[in-house]
Amino acid sequence: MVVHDDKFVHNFQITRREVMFLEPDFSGMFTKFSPIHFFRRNYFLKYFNILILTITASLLSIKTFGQSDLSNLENQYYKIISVPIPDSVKLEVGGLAFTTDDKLGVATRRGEIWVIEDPYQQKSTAPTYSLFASGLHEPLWLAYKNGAFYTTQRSELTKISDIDGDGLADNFHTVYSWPISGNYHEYSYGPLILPNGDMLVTLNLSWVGRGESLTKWRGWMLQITEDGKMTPFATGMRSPAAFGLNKAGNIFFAENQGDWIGSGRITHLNQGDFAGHPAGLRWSGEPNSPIELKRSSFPDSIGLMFDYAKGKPNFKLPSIWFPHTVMGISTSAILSINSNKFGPFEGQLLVGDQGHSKIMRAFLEKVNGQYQGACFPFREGFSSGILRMAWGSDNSLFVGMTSRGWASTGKDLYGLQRLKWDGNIPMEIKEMRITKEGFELEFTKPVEKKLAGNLSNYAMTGFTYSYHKKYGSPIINSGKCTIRKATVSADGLTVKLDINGLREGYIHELKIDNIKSIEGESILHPQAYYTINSFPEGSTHEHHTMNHGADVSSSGCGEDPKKSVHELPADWKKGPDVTITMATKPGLKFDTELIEVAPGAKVKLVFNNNDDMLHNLVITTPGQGDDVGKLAMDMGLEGTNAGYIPATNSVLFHTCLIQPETSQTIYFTAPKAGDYPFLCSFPGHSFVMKGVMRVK
Ligand SMILES: [Cu+2]
Repeated sequence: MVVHDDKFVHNFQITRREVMFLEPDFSGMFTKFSPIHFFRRNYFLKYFNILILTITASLLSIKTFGQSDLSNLENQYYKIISVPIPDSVKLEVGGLAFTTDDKLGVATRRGEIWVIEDPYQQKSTAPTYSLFASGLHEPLWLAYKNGAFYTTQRSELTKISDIDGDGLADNFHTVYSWPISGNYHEYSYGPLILPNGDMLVTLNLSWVGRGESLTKWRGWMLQITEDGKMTPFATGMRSPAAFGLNKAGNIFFAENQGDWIGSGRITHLNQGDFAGHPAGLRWSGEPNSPIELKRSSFPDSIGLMFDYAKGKPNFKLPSIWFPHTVMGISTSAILSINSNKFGPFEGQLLVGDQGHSKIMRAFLEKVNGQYQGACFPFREGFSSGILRMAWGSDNSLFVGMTSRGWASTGKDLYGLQRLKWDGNIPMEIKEMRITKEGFELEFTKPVEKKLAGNLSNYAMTGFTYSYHKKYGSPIINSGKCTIRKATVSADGLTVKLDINGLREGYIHELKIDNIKSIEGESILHPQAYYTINSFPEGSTHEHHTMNHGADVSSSGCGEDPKKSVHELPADWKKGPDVTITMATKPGLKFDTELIEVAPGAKVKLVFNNNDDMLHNLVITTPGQGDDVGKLAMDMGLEGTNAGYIPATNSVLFHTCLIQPETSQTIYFTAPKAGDYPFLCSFPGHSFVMKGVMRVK
């Protein structure tokens, strides 16, 4: 799922027959659970529903949030509209599904299903929220089929229906269940309903300092029939929070950066495919497993996934890599654009991002029988962390959000917004197709030919990621390509680029500068990232002999080693004056938010990253914490390799970006009296992962 994992709710188990009732604690940050019988729950539901059924506009609040310059530009074409949420409803969206009468069902992480009438606000200013069901165990998806809702709880696929027609769930039917160990990371997602009525669910790996499959089928996608027959479908997944169908009905799943996963990506899956994380192979020896690969054939460090996949049938390379921090940090929803009512991108995929509160766009094409393609930025500026997307009947896109424990650039704890195309066509790279000589770019509007024919307006860099047990990867083997020729078509809609230096198995960053439409409009998002898994037949690209074996074992660590001293300084004869030990804690926090030291003190600072993702600790000059966080965010592609330490005088001291379950010690001399902010500068973390070092 999302990279940021919630540890607020963990380590409790339920059985199939025991239903949990969830009591919201109105601090909004913690939940506690107590069992309640079906009977009591239904009684409570009816009572509660009377209170809740008709919440009026007076209780509604519409949240506002800051807009970036880019978001303001995007807003000229795609408008974000907030759907009001009653103050009494903590709509931490886990799933979205429209009913046949166009009401919006919303599953929440708190275990509820709400039904929203008129979410379009066509009939009234305030949509009506009704509680349909509660007491579910962390439902992170919602589907609707033949009059019933379907969701996954942690340990089962459940069909939830209202048999007596009073608007309240009264039948909870276990379609299929699976074991859980109690590990907090065992999220379950789905079902995605296939055209034949079968359902797909995915099961997160457990996290024990690395991704492991502690119970059967963790790390897998399962296909389940309506009557509960299960077929293991594919594995190699770590945190498969998002999956969906493209317009042609092919299955794609999204994966987040993690162990064995250098960066976010989407992968096309057929039955029997393996997508890269070896932990799920623990079950490949089961009689009904469609996969023969063995866990033992994966050494800790491999080199390039592209090379390792050769000769292994069904080892599926990512169709598109989403480079970390430039194209989000936690892919979280996949939805196909199946009409021309949402702009000029029919047939493409939208991919949501939880940590960066934005949506990317993906163009896919088949080359030698396999999908590959390019991703582009699309729309940022949502109010919380995007987890789910669903199409409304008016062709607007509903976006369901939550950020508790996971942090997002959108500051709200949860939200429901709509994205509506206003009919204006933005100037964009619509498609990026590979050719025998390079790439062909198709624009949404004719380009000004002189600018588009100018080679210096294009730049391309190829790079890839290490395939290893470690968490994430710096970009490796980066190399510039040469644009040799740019040929603009007669209608000005396409430009053919002849390029030297393209590499199979590599991601290719295209940056365009100073190309405009004939009306003088700039390109709204002048960059793209194309993943080449295969060159077209008859290609003229040289097949480079590449330094493929390189495995960069650690990320970089800023540009100035004096700011990150890892050995006791030789002149500290008596050792440090003070030792401070800090660690991470759940919810993207440091365990200490105020540390105090004396001016000039010799400080030994031990930073323990006991979390399940990468973090650093950066101490800045007074008042510069937020700016340093922003600088780190803007480092883009190069950021990973610098450990997200911006080269600025505002950074005084820092650790490197360190792996999960590791520790690093730094030594520094405390500056003069003052308040010195500290933060984790990993993009997206600094909003919540911060504190102050008080020198006095
Ligand atoms: Cu961090």
